[in-house]
Amino acid sequence: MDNFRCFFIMFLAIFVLFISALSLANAETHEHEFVVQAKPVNRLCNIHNSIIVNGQFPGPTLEVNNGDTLIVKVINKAQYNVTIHWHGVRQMRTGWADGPEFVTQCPIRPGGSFTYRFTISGQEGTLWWHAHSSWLRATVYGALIIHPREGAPYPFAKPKRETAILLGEWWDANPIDVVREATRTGGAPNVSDAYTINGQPGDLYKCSSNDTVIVPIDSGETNLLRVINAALNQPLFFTVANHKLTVVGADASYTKPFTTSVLMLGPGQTTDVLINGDQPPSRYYVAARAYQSAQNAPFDNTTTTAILEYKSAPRPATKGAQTKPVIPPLPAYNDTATVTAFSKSFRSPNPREVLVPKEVDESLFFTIGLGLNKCPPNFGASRCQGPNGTRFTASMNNVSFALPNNVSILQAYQQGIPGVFTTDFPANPPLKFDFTGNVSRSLWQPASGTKGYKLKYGSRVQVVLQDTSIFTPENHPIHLHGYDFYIIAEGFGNFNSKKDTAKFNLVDPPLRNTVAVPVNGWAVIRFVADNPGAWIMHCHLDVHINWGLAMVFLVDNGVGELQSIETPPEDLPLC
Ligand SMILES: *[C@@H]1O[C@H](CO)[C@@H](O)[C@H](O)[C@H]1NC(C)=O
Ligand SMILES: *[C@@H]1O[C@H](CO)[C@@H](O)[C@H](O)[C@H]1NC(C)=O
Ligand SMILES: *[C@@H]1O[C@H](CO)[C@@H](O)[C@H](O)[C@H]1NC(C)=O
Ligand SMILES: *[C@@H]1O[C@H](CO)[C@@H](O)[C@H](O)[C@H]1NC(C)=O
Ligand SMILES: *[C@@H]1O[C@H](CO)[C@@H](O)[C@H](O)[C@H]1NC(C)=O
Ligand SMILES: *[C@@H]1O[C@H](CO)[C@@H](O)[C@H](O)[C@H]1NC(C)=O
Ligand SMILES: *[C@@H]1O[C@H](CO)[C@@H](O)[C@H](O)[C@H]1NC(C)=O
Ligand SMILES: *[C@@H]1O[C@H](CO)[C@@H](O)[C@H](O)[C@H]1NC(C)=O
Ligand SMILES: *[C@@H]1O[C@H](CO)[C@@H](O)[C@H](O)[C@H]1NC(C)=O
Ligand SMILES: [Cu+2]
Repeated sequence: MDNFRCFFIMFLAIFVLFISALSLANAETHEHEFVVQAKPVNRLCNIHNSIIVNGQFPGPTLEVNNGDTLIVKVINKAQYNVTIHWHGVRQMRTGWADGPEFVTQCPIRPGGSFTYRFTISGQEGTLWWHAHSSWLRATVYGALIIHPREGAPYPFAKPKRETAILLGEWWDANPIDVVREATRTGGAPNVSDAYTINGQPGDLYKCSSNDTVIVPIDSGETNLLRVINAALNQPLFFTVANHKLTVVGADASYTKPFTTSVLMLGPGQTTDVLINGDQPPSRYYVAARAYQSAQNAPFDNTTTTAILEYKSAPRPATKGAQTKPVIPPLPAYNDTATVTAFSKSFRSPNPREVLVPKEVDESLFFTIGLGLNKCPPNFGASRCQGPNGTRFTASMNNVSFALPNNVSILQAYQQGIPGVFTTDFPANPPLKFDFTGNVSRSLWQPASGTKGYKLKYGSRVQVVLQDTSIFTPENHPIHLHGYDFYIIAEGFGNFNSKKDTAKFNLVDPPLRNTVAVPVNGWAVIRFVADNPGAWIMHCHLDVHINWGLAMVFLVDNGVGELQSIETPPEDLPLC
């Protein structure tokens, strides 16, 4: 190599070091305190004592830049155990801060506290945080907004405004009572009484219209809507009257922009859309309601609204005289065709930055679905109120996941504590059957277990997620903790490796943390197991987690210096 080239390369290396040091220097640390406490919240003509954070519902929005560190001290002044999960944050080497109770930590007990510390690295867009204990996340949630590194641009023209839109689900009862009742009876839990946008049901519900959320916009402006489905149990359609939505991101990864009039988000998913103020200045409804793919199951069929309001819209003299907002059409509750068209539109924006493994070391196939347990002999009829005297259940690969209750799985894994979990979660369904056909009743009852699947550090993993039609097929939003994954294919019926492998998109597949697996269909995801820890993968319909639709990946430490999970925090709650 001649001297000049050598010098040039050295110069370049120093320059790169300098720039990365600069951006590190720019990274900030944000300290917050979250006080979890019962407070009166007035909704649907009733005042409810709800568990909320810092007296706010939804809870505080956290805003950071990519590269920043968050330190959040959670103080539990509620009467329930609580934990907080930072949904979608990769938690590289900080799995102790992930939050799912009995998976990465024991709960923070009433009167206790725990400080979560983690760094956001390589993620930009919209995530959120929520309780990961019982059904507390019905009211314990908030937005986590990640801007580009300081000085770095969005990959689209900077919008004039940004508005976080949290879609929630509201019970006119204590949600903890609702889930406890369902656990006792074995039946389906009561459906919710309202959906909400930023905590407010909106004009179409009793006692709500005065507090309907206003989303501001003005003629010629663009607003970036950061839509989050924080609902407990319901995938939701989302639309804005008369306005097109340009999707630019999902789950804190950018997407190749595409335009649509309606979104569908499974619980856990986020979608960033640009909306232009290109309509006559007026008021337009922003609306969300159920996408219901399960058959013959009761669901909350109400519609929540906010109002997209042009700043320059004519102002009435009195509040009551305001123009009625334009009502948008919404897809039918069971409009799976719209869901499919929407989910097929997602692409990564830049194929050169796509790191999808082209080959895999672990080829896994997991069935996901419901089940019905026969009534145990020692249970009376009041505890078997599922269909025809059964109890509802759910499973992955016929294992209905049960949480430990005396030590977290991560702690047991790290410290070699026996008797807490086993590592024999099956790589394939124990039995081959026509997953989406008429499944024999003898296969409807899974076995309960606390089973993990071990992954070597750095292994390239593919998982086929296959819905089953047991009891009913359903669109399940499957969320993996600790990772983003590429969704390389989706389809209906039974996955067929001979035929369907040809459809794999290894060029520009979307990167997500939650995949809405098509009803009576399948999705294929890939990721590299480069984050050591115990990572739960579960359906984000909370009722299905309660029934056992979950499993845990146990990822080894690597050999490199930065390839091991950090030591547990000193204040980590123990059981
Ligand atoms: C569930 O709904 C039933 C029927 O409306 C009602 O009797 C029961 O009290 C509800 N349970 C809870 C926990 O709200
Ligand atoms: C809404 O506000 C109006 C005027 O302030 C008041 O008269 C009315 O009672 C309120 N309605 C509700 C449902 O709170
Ligand atoms: C919602 O369901 C109720 C029954 O549960 C039914 O009476 C009502 O018509 C439904 N509403 C809509 C808009 O489908
Ligand atoms: C959707 O529901 C309607 C009735 O509400 C029914 O006529 C239609 O067949 C259903 N479509 C699908 C795809 O299930
Ligand atoms: C319950 O029993 C009835 C009558 O035998 C039957 O038609 C129905 O399919 C059963 N439902 C379930 C979910 O087992
Ligand atoms: C936790 O509970 C399990 C099951 O009851 C038991 O086998 C195990 O020894 C317990 N472990 C600890 C650390 O208490
Ligand atoms: C499903 O199979 C059972 C017997 O295994 C049969 O009784 C039932 O009629 C079948 N249902 C359908 C819809 O084919
Ligand atoms: C699941 O396991 C149970 C208990 O071992 C068995 O009865 C059932 O047939 C299995 N079902 C499937 C789908 O493998
Ligand atoms: C709260 O957490 C402790 C473990 O830290 C557990 O023993 C207890 O059962 C939990 N309480 C409830 C109501 O889940
Ligand atoms: Cu599910």
